[in-house]
Amino acid sequence: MGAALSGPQTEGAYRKDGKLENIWDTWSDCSISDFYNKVGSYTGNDFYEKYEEDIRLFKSLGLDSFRTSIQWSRLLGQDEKLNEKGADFYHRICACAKKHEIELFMNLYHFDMPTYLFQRGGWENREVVEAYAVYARTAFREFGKEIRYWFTFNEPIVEPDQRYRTGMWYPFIKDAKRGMNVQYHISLAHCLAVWEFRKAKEEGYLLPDAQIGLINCFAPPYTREDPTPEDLEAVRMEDGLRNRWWLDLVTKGKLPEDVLETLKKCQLEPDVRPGDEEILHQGMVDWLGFNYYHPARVQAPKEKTDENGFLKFSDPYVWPEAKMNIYRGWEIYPKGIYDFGMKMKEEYPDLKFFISENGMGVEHEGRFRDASGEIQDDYRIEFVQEHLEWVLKAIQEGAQCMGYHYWGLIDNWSWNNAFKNRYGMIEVELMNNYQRKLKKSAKWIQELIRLREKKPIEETMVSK
Ligand code: BGP
Repeated sequence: MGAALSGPQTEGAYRKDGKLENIWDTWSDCSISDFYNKVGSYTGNDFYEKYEEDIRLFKSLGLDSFRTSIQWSRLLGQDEKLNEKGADFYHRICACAKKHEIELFMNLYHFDMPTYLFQRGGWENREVVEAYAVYARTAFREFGKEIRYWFTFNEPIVEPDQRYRTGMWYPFIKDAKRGMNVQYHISLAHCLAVWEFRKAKEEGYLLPDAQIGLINCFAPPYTREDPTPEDLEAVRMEDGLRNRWWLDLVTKGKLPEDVLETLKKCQLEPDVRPGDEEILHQGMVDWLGFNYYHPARVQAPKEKTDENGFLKFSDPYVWPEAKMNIYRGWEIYPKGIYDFGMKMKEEYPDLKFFISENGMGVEHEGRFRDASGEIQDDYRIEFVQEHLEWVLKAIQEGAQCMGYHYWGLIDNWSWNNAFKNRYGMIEVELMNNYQRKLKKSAKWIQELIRLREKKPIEETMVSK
């Protein structure tokens, strides 16, 4: 049981100690009104200053592990040399986690491209893929004896979607072909990093039992109850582009043939070059992180193309019975976590995984404060409990699920939603020097973990 967070959403200190500008700082600088309440990337939740207090809090709740990410823009300068002060910050985090017996899960990239590389074309440019491999190699060598669990990317599907296909995020591009190349190049970058990891291990830079993984948001795809063949085709491509793409890459070292064929027919195939096959083959990992928030419900597209003239593989399907998190617009469907666990068991039985993110963001949580000032977030307790029950069922039925990390254990900066939706079991008081304060759910999870240590897991589900 652990906590998931990320560097760019927590650290703040965006210009401190030689940190370079990243793409979030650039977006914040050029259009601050795009951010909820005009809160840009600048301060995070003050983790740069408060990391020791936070890690101590994790320990006090009984958690055993914590994921964050190194910011590329903090670790390296433009000359690709180590920024000593940036490195020192991450060394201090490692030492602190060790001191408090918290296992650190370190991710290398969480949507946070350094701006100078973005200006060279970002993930559209293969030189940036090479630069990422240099960054990964440097990180493995620098922290190899301090970190056991490494991850190449968090949610590699998100930047192709948000920045290049739907154009919701800076630089607001709506171009399916460019999006496909970005997805492909990130896949290559993942593989090169795994390759670097294996080399670093052989050369003795890493702990002998160090592991490498990939974290993605997987959404089990569903369609209507009586699907037409076209609906099923929509499911095939949804599953193919978002789930199987990464699952095949990390278990077989290649991309799903049927998906590549369909892309080719639609002239959306990525720019594959000689030698790529060998790179892709390096992409196999030791385990996988599964972020789960909501299912994907799709149906056959009504129109063949979208408003930009690009071919559509599916339309959203609104399930009449869906229960929604209205603040985020995401469906809450706890059984999806089990269905995906079963999919893993059937289709990728050798791959171990853990729930690397799961959480609920709610707006205006101050409404739920009791007389003592504590936020009574019963909705969050219910959310986590229901998901954990389905995780447990999956484990009992043979899924190789190794654990659970709650996303956003401490309130943090949610990209352009800033601090609109709070995810934390620990509140951050923005107007009071980012002070941390337990919500009801923090005490609930503490009790859950305490009971789990005494009883078999099946009996530990405590009621709220
Ligand atoms: C995941 C990301 C996290 C986090 C979370 C909640 O996709 O890995 O970084 O932000 O979603 O989403 P949001 O912050 O957009 O509400």
